[in-house]
Formats: sequence, C-alpha cells, structure tokens
Amino acid sequence: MDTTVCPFCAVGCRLAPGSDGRAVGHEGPANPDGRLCAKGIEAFRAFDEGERLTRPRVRRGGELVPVDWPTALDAAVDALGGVRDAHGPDALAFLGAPHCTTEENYLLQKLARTVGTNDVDNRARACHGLATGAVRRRLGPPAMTNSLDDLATADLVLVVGANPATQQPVAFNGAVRTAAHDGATLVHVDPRANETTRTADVHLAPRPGTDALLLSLLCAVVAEAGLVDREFVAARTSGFDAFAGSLADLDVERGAAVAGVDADAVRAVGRAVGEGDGVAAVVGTGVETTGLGTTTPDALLNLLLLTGNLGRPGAGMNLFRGLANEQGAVDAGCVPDALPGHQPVTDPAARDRAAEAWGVAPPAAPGRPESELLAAFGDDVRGVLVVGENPVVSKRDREWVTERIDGLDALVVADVVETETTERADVVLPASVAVEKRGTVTNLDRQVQRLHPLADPPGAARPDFAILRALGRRLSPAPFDHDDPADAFAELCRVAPAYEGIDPDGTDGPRRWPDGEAVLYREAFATDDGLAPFVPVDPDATAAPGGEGLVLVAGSRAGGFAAAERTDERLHLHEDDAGARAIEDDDPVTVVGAVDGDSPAVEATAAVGTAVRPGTAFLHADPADPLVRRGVDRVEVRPADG
Ligand SMILES: Nc1nc2c(c(=O)[nH]1)N[C@H]1C(S)=C(S)[C@@H](COP(=O)(O)OP(=O)(O)OC[C@H]3O[C@@H](n4cnc5c(=O)[nH]c(N)nc54)[C@H](O)[C@@H]3O)O[C@H]1N2
Ligand SMILES: Nc1nc2c(c(=O)[nH]1)N[C@H]1C(S)=C(S)[C@@H](COP(=O)(O)OP(=O)(O)OC[C@H]3O[C@@H](n4cnc5c(=O)[nH]c(N)nc54)[C@H](O)[C@@H]3O)O[C@H]1N2
Ligand code: SF4
Ligand SMILES: [Mo]
Repeated sequence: MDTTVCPFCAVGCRLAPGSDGRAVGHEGPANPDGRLCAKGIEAFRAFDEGERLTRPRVRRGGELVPVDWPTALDAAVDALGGVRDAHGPDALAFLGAPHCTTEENYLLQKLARTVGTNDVDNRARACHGLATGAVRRRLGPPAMTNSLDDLATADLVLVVGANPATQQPVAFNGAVRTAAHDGATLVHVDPRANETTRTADVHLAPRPGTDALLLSLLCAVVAEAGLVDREFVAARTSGFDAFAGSLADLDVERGAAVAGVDADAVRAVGRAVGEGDGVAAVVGTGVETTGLGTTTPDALLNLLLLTGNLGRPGAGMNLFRGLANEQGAVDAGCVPDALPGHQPVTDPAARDRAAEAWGVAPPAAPGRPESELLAAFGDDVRGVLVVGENPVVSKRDREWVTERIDGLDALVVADVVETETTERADVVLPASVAVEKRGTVTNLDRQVQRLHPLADPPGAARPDFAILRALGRRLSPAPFDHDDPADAFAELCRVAPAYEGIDPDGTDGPRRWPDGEAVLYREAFATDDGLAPFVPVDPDATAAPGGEGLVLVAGSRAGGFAAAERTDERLHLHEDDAGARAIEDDDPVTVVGAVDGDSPAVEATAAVGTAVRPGTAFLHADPADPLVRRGVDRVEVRPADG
C-alpha cells in the first residue's frame, strides 16, 4: 500500500488515508510504531472544501480573472521576463518553499540561479536563523547534528526555547520521552512552563533576554568544578583560552540574580551537564529571541563543546525544525548564499559542479536574505516569484510588507488557497498540496522520504513541480527537461555531494544524508580547519535587562494549517504580577505597549498562575500580532477598559 508523509511538521511521520477522511499512521523512519499526533490525523482535510484555488488567475484592469493555464503561464513569463529584460536578473527575487518538495525547491533555486541571480530564499531560515547560523559558522551544515533515535540514548536532555511535546509530539515521545523513561534527566529552559515542562525534571525560567547568560553560567560551573573535557577541547576546538578568560569574569551568584533563577539550581544543572555521559540539546524558536551580547545558540554550543558533547552518540545540537520540508528546502539550495548541499556559492568547485549539470554557471556573489529582499521590494527588486509562502502575514509587520509588495512591478504567486499575498498578485497559480504530490521531503533528522499522491488536486490545480518546470523552460537558458521529480532528484544528487548515494525508499542506499550517518562530526567538524571555535562570552550578556512593564513573550504561529489547530488565546500572567494589578484568573484584560503610549490595545482573558515567570506576559502570536508587528516587546496589562 502506498503511503505518504505528513504535511504538518518536520518530524515526517508516514501516513495514508483511512476511513471518514482521517489519516492513519503507517510505520516509517520517523514514526516506527506507526503513531500520528492529533494534528497528523487531519492531513487529508487541512483545508475546507471550497477553500482551494482551482483555476489560474491573471490581473486585468485591477481584477484577478480566471484564465486557462497557457494564458496564465504566458502572463507569468511576460511579467517576470519583462522585469529581467528591463532591469537585469537581480531585479528578480524568488521566495520558496518549505511546504513544497525538495525537487520543487531544487527547481526554484535552479530557475533563479540560471536566470542570473542568487536572490532566492525561504522563510524557514528566518524561524531558525540564529541557531542555523551558529551551527554553520562553528560546526557544519545547518541541520541536526544527531538523530532522533540517537537522542533517545542521551542521559541529559537540555530543551531550550522549544515545546516539542506540543509542536513535534511524535519526535518528543519517540526520542525525548524515551530518554527520560530510561533515566535521562530532562532540563527545560523556558520563561514559561509548557507541555514539555511536565516531563522535565528541572525547569529553569530565565528572565527573557538572559538565556545566553544562564548558559554561560552553566559553563562557568563546569569550569569551576573541573569538569571541562580537556581532551576534546584540545583535539577538536579552537579559541578555548579566550573563552575561558571570559568565563572567569562571571560570578554565578550575581549572574543567577540577573537571570532571575536560583543559583543552587544553576550549580546543580551545571554539574549534571559536566558529569553527564551524553548531553543533548534540543532547540526551537525560543532561542531566536535576541538578548544582549552572545546569542543563545552560541552560548549553548560553547556548553556542548566545553563538555565534549558533539561528534558523539547521545549528544549534539538538535534543532527541531518546524515546517514539513524546511530541511529539504535548505538542502536543495533555496538560500541566497549556498548551492544545493550547503556548498557556498563562493566556492568555485561547487559552481563548476552546478554549471556542469545546468549548462549555465550560477552567479558567484551571494544573494540577499529574504528580509533584505523584502526591504528592497519596489526599489531594486521589481519582480517576485513566491511559491508557497505568505509574506504578508508571516513577516510580522503586515502593513509594511503590504506596502513593499504593492511597490512591485510583477508578483507571481503559487499557492493552494487565496491569501493576503495572492490578493495582491498579478498572476496566481493554483498548486497541489503535499498529499497530492510526487517527490521527496527531508525531515528534521536528515531523512529523505518519498511522497506518493494519495489525493486528487481540485479543478485545474497542479503540482508546483509542473509549474516551476514550465516557467524554467521559458525563462531559463538551462534545460528543465525533467520528466518527473525523480529526474530532478537524480540531478540534485549530482550537484549536491551531501545527497550522493541517498535513496528516498531506503532500499538501495541510506535515507539519511550524508551517507546514512546518524552522528555528524565524529572525527572532525566541517569547518576550514576541522575545529569548532569557542565564542567568548560578551560582557554585555551579563547586564540586567531593564525597562517598564512586563516582557511580552509571543508563542509561535501555526504553520499555515489553521483547520487543525486549537489556539490558547489567553494572556498568561504570574500570580504576583496579576495581584499587583488587581487581576484575577479569567478576568477580561487589556494589553498595551508599556513604553509606546499609542500602541494598539489587545483584549484578552487572563490566565493567572505560576506557569510564566514573574515579569513576563505570555500571549499566543496570533492575538499578540498587533503588538508584535509594532515592535512592542514590553507590555502593561490592566483590567479591561469599560
Ligand atoms: N506573527 C508571527 N509571524 C510568524 C510566526 C509567529 O510566531 N508569529 N512564526 C513564523 C514561523 S515559525 C513560520 S514557519 C512562518 C510560516 O509562514 P509561512 O510559511 O509564510 O505561512 P504558512 O501560512 O505556513 O504557509 C504559506 C503558504 O503556503 C501555502 N502552501 C501550503 N502547501 C503548499 C504547496 O504545496 N504549494 C504551494 N505553492 N503553497 C502551499 C499555504 O496555503 C500558505 O498560504 O511564519 C513565521 N511568522
Ligand atoms: N501543532 C503545531 N505544531 C507545529 C506548528 C504549529 O503551528 N502547530 N508549527 C511548526 C513550526 S512552523 C515551528 S517553527 C515549530 C515551533 O516549535 P517551537 O519553537 O517548539 O514552538 P513554540 O511553542 O513557539 O515554543 C517556543 C518556546 O520558546 C519559548 N520562548 C520564547 N522566548 C524565549 C526566550 O527568550 N528564551 C527561552 N529559553 N524560551 C523562549 C516560549 O515560551 C515557547 O515555550 O512548531 C512546528 N509544529
Ligand atoms: S508529529 Fe508532525 S509529522 Fe508527525 S503526525 Fe504530528 S504533525 Fe504530522
Ligand atoms: Mo516555523
């Protein structure tokens, strides 16, 4: 029986249609017991009937009117080709596509690069930008260093800024909970207790902005207790002396007071990390919050390096990604600075490999990341192809992004439903969703899996693969002659050494890149000198964050499949902060910016307790959005107006 991969998150559980429209799980590399989470069961009914785009549309006289495919493709080619002819290839930008297959992402970046620009990106990088950036600079490719199975063997798991029990439940149960069952200590670092905290042995709730300080204090405890892995540090790392010097300036007592955590707990966790046989870190979007000085991912990598917890089983830096094919999109080269397989565009050998497959050499200078491209919309970026993303809502500042988009000469969007972005497009191309597609996706622990189409696209909707191939044939000087996604996958494997020998069916080769390896960097790191550098603790990281009111912590937004979501829209407050404001549980409250007097006001219901630390207010990203997109990060909460 054919099965496919869950479209909802990066764990990549296998499933097939069951009765009454629900999906049923099937054994797969990420769900070996065939389990699904509550979300995955909805895989075949992510969208309400009637919601899907079924016909291409082209803007005529201000209106989007339905047309046939040849007319729509002509219009897309004229619009994007016109911009290239008038302003050059760098006036075009290509935004894709963590909801799409790896082959589709491969075609998207091939299209961009053979048309002549490296201005291609996907938002998956933005969600995990600090973590992947630190990994790339210090270890190697932006991916989990270990595997889920391996994580299950750790004896201390440090979850920082993530809620995998809710967000990646099957991975959490299969790996983290299994480790905990087998006696591993689970430490959860988060300003707010969440579902993951229930399984944790220790919850450290540092003041927002002080994660790097807290993690550096753990390093200081390790050093003071003589628990540094000297052999590992000498053989595998660089920059230790400067780092050790920066640690010597830290005082655990004072630092813990700044971070608002118990100094004894910091000492206990620091010792446990130093003494642990295998210490694995799991990180989510909560490490992307910037505080002062050193970033959270950099501080965490310091701790893992200091204790020799990289390049060995039961350890590592385990980035729990979000969207189904985030990893595959990055692997396929949908990023401005790397060709397929994480090869820098500046590397002549990598460009030669691509040129050999494409007949056209990619440009040598890195392109611009999505944030810079958005800022240049209407200036030097004049035409954009968007494949499966919704920048108007996902970039946190709807008005600004709308204005930028309205400044474009040409906007071509492939999506599966009408969105705020398609509404502004010149050409809208109706795409298939993942369960209707062929191709492959790569999950968060680097496993490539094949999709089988188990549902029919509505109306004239077709896979992004067909759309991109058609655009490539007409816009690019390179051949886009792939009969099906398997041809594109074969080409990807030639261009990207990391994918060499990978078999998405797991029969003629391993599914996991590179080369089936569950634990990366056993011998050396993929850096120029093979060593992983320490990053000294920036003295700024020890300063107490100040300011008025409560720190607003906004939970992450659903990955675009609202039908399967239940959102907790209450404002979570600590009982001390609530008491000081005469607010009780379930009271209606008004939330406003603490500094910016004319910030928007958000109405919510208070949830009072001890789950959030004093001094913070937690609100889901959807209701918090009016505040977040105005840059409000400190709020005041009062009983509801009127
Ligand atoms: N305010 C706020 N903004 C956020 C976040 C937040 O917490 N708060 N979270 C961030 C995070 S973690 C993420 S991952 C992003 C998500 O941001 P986006 O990925 O931009 O948003 P989504 O709505 O998940 O998906 C984008 C579009 O892809 C379409 N789509 C789905 N499948 C396919 C397909 O197969 N083909 C095509 N062509 N289209 C498809 C969907 O219909 C949707 O319109 O948002 C980020 N932005
Ligand atoms: N059911 C469901 N599952 C999903 C998604 C979905 O929409 N629904 N989306 C998917 C996507 S796109 C993504 S990116 C992932 C997100 O997966 P996660 O990143 O695990 O999601 P969050 O629930 O936002 O967890 C982030 C945590 O970081 C904490 N946090 C916030 N600021 C800080 C800080 O400064 N320091 C620390 N230490 N913690 C902080 C928050 O309190 C929160 O508990 O989930 C994926 N899985
Ligand atoms: S854990 Fe993720 S991939 Fe697995 S069933 Fe749930 S949403 Fe789907
Ligand atoms: Mo995400």
